[in-house]
Amino acid sequence: MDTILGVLALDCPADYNQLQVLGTKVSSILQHPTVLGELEEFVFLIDQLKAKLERGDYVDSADLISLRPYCRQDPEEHLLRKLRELLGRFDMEVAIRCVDKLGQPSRLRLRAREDGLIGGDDMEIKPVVLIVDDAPSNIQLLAGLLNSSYQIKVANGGLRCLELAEAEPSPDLILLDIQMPDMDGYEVCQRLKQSDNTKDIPVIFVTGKDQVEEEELGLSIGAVDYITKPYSPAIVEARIATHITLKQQSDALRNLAMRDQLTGLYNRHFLINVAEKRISQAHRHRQPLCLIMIDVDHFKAVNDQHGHSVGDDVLREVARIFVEQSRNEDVVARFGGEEFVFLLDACDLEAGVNKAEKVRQILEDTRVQGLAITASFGLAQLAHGEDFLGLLNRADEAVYEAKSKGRNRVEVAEEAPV
Ligand code: GH3
Ligand code: MG
Ligand code: MG
Repeated sequence: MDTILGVLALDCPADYNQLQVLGTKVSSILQHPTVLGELEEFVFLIDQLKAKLERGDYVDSADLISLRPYCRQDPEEHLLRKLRELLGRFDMEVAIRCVDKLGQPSRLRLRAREDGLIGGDDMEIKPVVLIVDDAPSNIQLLAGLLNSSYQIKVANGGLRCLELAEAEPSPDLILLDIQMPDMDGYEVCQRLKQSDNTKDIPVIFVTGKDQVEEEELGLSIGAVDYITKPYSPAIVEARIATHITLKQQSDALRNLAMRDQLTGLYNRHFLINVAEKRISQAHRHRQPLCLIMIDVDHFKAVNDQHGHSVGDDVLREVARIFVEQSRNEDVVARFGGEEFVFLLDACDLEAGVNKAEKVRQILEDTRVQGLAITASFGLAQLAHGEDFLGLLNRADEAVYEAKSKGRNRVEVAEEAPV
């Protein structure tokens, strides 16, 4: 019964009140026993979604997909019809269309309220705790305890946990049951620790297994803590808070190490790291990849004429423009002084030239700190078997070429030597 995913994944102009009413109605329809396996937990999830909408948080595809296990049985036709009628009444045609193409995890994001009404940069972001248990009552108990301090996600089994751990927003902590029918907690934990994307998420086992050997095993495969049931709520809360704090501190350190302090862009160190990975992926999947090297023109003169602090402001603003012009999957880095790099995945030479030209033009058209700032761009597409240094050098030579041809222009690199 994927229909519900469609309803909630809709990307129509989000009328907050309508959605709330819709959520209530949908959950009341779903309480039909032929539709639901685990009514209790499902309703809990629906409530969570509604609570998110009320807070103005994002509801993303991961939330929606979490409903899926509870919708396994085919709905009876009349229920489906009823649902469609309901949607029709709310005049959400988009939702009805969504009903037909569910199953594909949608990348749609739905905002409960318009941009800017609430939130913004200073909105408090709660750490995300993923609770994994096959028993809804256990989930309810933990969620009830943690709901006010954390953003809660739930998984009703091991496989689901692995999926959610990889999805955005990434959990800051996982509370993991051990005995689950589809995959036991030990194996889940091992798999989490094997994946680059999830290995840094702290795992705490919360389990009825209270033998010393069981606890030893749990800790030996990478869990940070082991809590046996029945537990004291206050102690559980305290332990969770400790591990969340540690996680946030290590995230902050990692972030510091990979960011440039002046502009907030990725730094050279991070670029080199990530570029090597992206390049080997590009070779493996035979996907095009481009690198653009950018050097601000006559930047020394900005410092000389306006002072170093204006120079810093210019660099910050230029960086902001670059970020605005990049896709999520692009890497934009400050390579050094007034040099920047774009690393563009799945991007061929033609798209790369267009991108470079567009960014160049925007920079030229923008009065950065009231000054006319331009830059020279060198573009290279990854050649067969080429490594990062080779690619970077060619882009760098193209920048040199752009400088010598008068600056404020895009030059494409020479082909790589065979
Ligand atoms: P060209 O057009 O040939 O690139 O000339 P340019 O003046 O931009 O190049 P040059 O390499 O001679 O000078 C770069 C200047 O950038 C020199 C350096 O002081 C300045 N710079 C490097 N890092 C920073 C920084 O973090 N802040 C400021 N304000 N200036 C910086
Ligand atoms: Mg330079
Ligand atoms: Mg320069």
